[in-house]
Amino acid sequence: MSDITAARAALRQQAVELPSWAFGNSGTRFKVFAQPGVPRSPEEKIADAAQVHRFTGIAPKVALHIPWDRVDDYAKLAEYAGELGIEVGTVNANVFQDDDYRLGSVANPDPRVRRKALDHLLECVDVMDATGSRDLKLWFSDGTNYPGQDDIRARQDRLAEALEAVRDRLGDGQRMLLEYKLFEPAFYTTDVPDWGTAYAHCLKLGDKAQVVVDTGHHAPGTNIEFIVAFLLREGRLGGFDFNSRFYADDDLMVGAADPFQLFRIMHEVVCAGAHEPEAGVAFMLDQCHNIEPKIPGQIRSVMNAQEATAKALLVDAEALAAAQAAGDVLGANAVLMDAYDTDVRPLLAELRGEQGLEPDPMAAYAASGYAERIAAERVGGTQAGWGA
Ligand code: PSV
Ligand code: MN
Ligand code: MN
Repeated sequence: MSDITAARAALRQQAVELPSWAFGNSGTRFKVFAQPGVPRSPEEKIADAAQVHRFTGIAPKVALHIPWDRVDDYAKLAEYAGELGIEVGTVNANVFQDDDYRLGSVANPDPRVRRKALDHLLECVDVMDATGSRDLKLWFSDGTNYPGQDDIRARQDRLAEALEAVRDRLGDGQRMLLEYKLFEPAFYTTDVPDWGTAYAHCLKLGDKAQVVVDTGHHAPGTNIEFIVAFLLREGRLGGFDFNSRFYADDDLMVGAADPFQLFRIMHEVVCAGAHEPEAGVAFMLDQCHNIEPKIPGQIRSVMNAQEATAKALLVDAEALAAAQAAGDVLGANAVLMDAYDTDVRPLLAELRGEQGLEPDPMAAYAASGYAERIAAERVGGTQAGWGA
């Protein structure tokens, strides 16, 4: 029997972190479809994120992306989030959208550009100091397009040098999360293309450096849950950027393309006890809602993550261990599939009711009138850094 009391307790303390950029207009390189009521400022993005928390009860943090969310006073921004019942979470650095970064940022052959990129990363730690954020998320678009374009090993040296400088700047209780991605925008080599490269850098950097797994950043067919299990075993999984992909870095709603994969990932998380807040794994979304409305898109994503987690928590661990020990291949697989095939929606609706929330967050948001209100009040939204 799975432990339903423990599952309920774990679900009550689950937290999913939202990306501020999910609330702004986004698209592909072919077209950005503007939507009515999108935020015009970081404050409005935070207000929209607070709506997702209001209806789901498990999205208490919003991540910033600098400079997309640049403000004069970050402490005040964090205070504003607090007034709306949420917190500023991870600070994401952006060293990929400036003309200077044509040949890379921290791995650029030009020391002036490297300095500029590093200064931005250090500035992001200043932002963390002001907001009280724990995590700095680093993703580098650095790489090359053509064989011979640059020295692959020298680029690793430059990257390591910058990462060390960031590590030295981090305060107590602050961490750097290094994100990898197979390719794009660089098409020949990428300087942090996979978990192994990220892990190797983190090992050298010490305890403050952790790997972040963006579920859309692998070659098709990659066994992501294996990577998750490995990193957890090594104590180096800092967090997730959750999203779905059909082809490349699609940034679609998590659990939309492959809910079974999300379940398998969450099963590894639960097996390692990493769903407990003390484990320090950040469960973030990194998504863009190009054609669907943004707040409902986020609500649906949070619910998908919650459902996968609930199913993972319902796995009968004792029966699974017994079947595994007995070499009962089909029995072990059946234990896992039983949990995956459980309809957890009634359980989650009940838990919401216990927290004073409406049982159906999508319907409750639709009935709230918020979408109509922001469409009437906000004219001229900001663009959210689409295509990244
Ligand atoms: C890069 O593709 C990435 O996944 C990084 O996390 C960026 O910060 C983010 O997308 C921007 O959407
Ligand atoms: Mn990401
Ligand atoms: Mn991405």
